[in-house]
Amino acid sequence: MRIWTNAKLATLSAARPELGVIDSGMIVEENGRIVFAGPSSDAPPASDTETIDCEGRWITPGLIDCHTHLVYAGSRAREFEMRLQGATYEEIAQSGGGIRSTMFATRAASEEQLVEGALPRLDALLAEGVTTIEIKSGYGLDVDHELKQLRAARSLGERRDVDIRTTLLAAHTLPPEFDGRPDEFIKLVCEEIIPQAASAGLADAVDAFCESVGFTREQTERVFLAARNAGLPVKLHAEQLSNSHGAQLAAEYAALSADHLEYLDEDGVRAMAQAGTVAAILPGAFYFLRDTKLPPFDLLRKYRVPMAVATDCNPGTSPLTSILLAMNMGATLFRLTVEECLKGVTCHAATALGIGHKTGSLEAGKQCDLAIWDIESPAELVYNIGLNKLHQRVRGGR
Ligand code: DI6
Ligand code: FE
Repeated sequence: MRIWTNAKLATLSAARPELGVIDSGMIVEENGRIVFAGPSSDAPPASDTETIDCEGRWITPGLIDCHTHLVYAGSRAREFEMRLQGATYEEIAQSGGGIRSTMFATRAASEEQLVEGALPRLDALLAEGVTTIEIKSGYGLDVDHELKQLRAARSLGERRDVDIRTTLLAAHTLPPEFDGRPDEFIKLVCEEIIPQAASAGLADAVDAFCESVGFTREQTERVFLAARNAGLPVKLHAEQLSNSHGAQLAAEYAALSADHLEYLDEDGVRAMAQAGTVAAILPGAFYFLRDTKLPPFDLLRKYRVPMAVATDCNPGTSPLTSILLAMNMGATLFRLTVEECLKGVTCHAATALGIGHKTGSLEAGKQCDLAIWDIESPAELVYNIGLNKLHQRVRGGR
């Protein structure tokens, strides 16, 4: 049993308003779980405990990065230079660069090389209080290499103290051996890759890139059906570069989240609200692609769609390994409030991963995942650019 006393809590509990702040708070942990989080005056009597005096620091839930492509090989710095000279992301993708160039490097890498390459990126996130991270495949694009990428992602959870959620994103782009035959590739995804990833227990969800440079709505639907048959929930990269009406389709399949959403329209928002699909907002990609089209925040608020905020860490459109900077960008570029940013990396991020019952807020019964901060107010977490005020990260009580 462990107790953290003399702390200010931002519980992010749905049972409390706004950030769920408790000024003079205490957390009691037992066997990795929170058994009490609330005002010290209400705390139960405890015995056989280790008490940690937080000296007035703030405690938030451990942060959750709910959308990353953290595991890959190679570099796309040269493409970045090409974009600086005027080429667009779509042009680079169409000329054989883009996701495909990362695919070649990822296929050539061993599982251990993928792990080694991802560790510095993972460590950067952990240093900012991240305790749960989602990692997608999507750079292998055939059975063996997609499974290799997922195994590498899972083994990061053995190398570091962090919860890893894996998402199979085989329908990310068309690999060269299927040029001109996207429907046959989707058949491979549905009949081989999804069932094998599912039966090996390597995927917690299935995602697809529904986009002009990705796959059509019809192809995406086939992927969703295969996911359903394999018993896996779905997510979707939707409406990032154009409106393909992917969010509605995602909602029809009760998707955990639809992500990006710059071109989302009101029908899509309404469908997401009805289905309880989280809107995952990815300001890093918006920034890095110098996008100008904003996701429809007024509509998302009007229909009360929960919003998550994530790094989208990937080599092509968001080489971002800072969840704190993702929040800052959410506020500055998208005018999200401090409350929206913090919910976006805690409770709503947990919902976007289907683990809202386990983590994402400071409440009895949840995993004891904490981030303890040297700050005067929660706004500081969103306000600073490049200053990390983490005092300590606690995952599962340790
Ligand atoms: N949307 C993105 O922003 C990334 N994938 C996706 O579906 C980009 C991935 C890449 O360019 O490597
Ligand atoms: Fe992405």
